[in-house]
Amino acid sequence: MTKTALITGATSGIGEATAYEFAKKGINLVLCGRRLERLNTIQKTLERLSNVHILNFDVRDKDETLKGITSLPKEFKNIDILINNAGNAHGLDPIQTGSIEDWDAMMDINVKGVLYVSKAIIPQMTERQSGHIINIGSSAGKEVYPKGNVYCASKHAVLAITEGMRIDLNPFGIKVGAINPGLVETEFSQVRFKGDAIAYNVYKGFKALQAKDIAEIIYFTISRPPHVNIADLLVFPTAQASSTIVTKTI
Ligand code: NDP
Ligand code: 8X3
Repeated sequence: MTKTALITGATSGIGEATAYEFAKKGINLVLCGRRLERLNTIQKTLERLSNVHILNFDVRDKDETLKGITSLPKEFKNIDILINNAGNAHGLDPIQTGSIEDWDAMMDINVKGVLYVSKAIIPQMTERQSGHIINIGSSAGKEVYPKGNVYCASKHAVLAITEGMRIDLNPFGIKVGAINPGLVETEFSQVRFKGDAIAYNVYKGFKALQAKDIAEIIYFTISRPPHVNIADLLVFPTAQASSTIVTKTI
């Protein structure tokens, strides 16, 4: 039977690339994000490959999130696969000068956003006793790096939530796992540095992971046989050995 996946943060980067990988395999898609124009364009493109419904909400807003997901049309209501991907870093500052607005954004989007979206979907999965949840963590969820403080905390929280979900949802036969990328060349650094040109240096001098690399791994993860759950995966570009060790040619 055709499966349905809901992907948050589908308007760019890893989420958009995952939507494309899934569409190629004929998976029905519910694509979420705040930028409606992008959702419309992506829907138009992917509808050639699969059925696509879009949901336009901010994961920080729990009412909008719950309303959007509970109001899905019948054909898209049963979510088999949830990809909790929406998230970003905001700023790269030492803790003593970091901005409270940036801290709020990271904790609200990366942590509470995952909880709100999951809260809206888990009940139907427990009722059907099936489902697959993948949370997009980060190497920053396994290792704290200088000035990464709150972003790293938010991604450590994503890993703790993932483990908690896996334990609590285990009796229901629901798969839960985290995929934790290192440096991926997306809009991530443009958001982190608020459009500052410094963002373009982040991926210079080495071959960073591309969104498609992670999307293919996500598809691999969701296409394993029923008895196989990939619980936790750390993925670096070859040039990266840890959050702080990247071999650059320039
Ligand atoms: P992008 O900036 O390209 O994508 C982020 C996505 O999240 C966008 O689709 C954006 O959509 C969505 N999003 C952000 N804030 C909100 C919000 N408040 N409500 C709803 N959607 C939101 O970055 P990536 O693709 O790189 O990031 C995807 C995930 O991967 C994030 O969780 C990030 O932390 C993680 N990650 C990224 C790495 C990297 O190096 N790039 C490495 C490790 C993990 P919109 O603005 O339209 O709402
Ligand atoms: C994104 C990777 O190293 O910029 O999560 O934090 S990093």
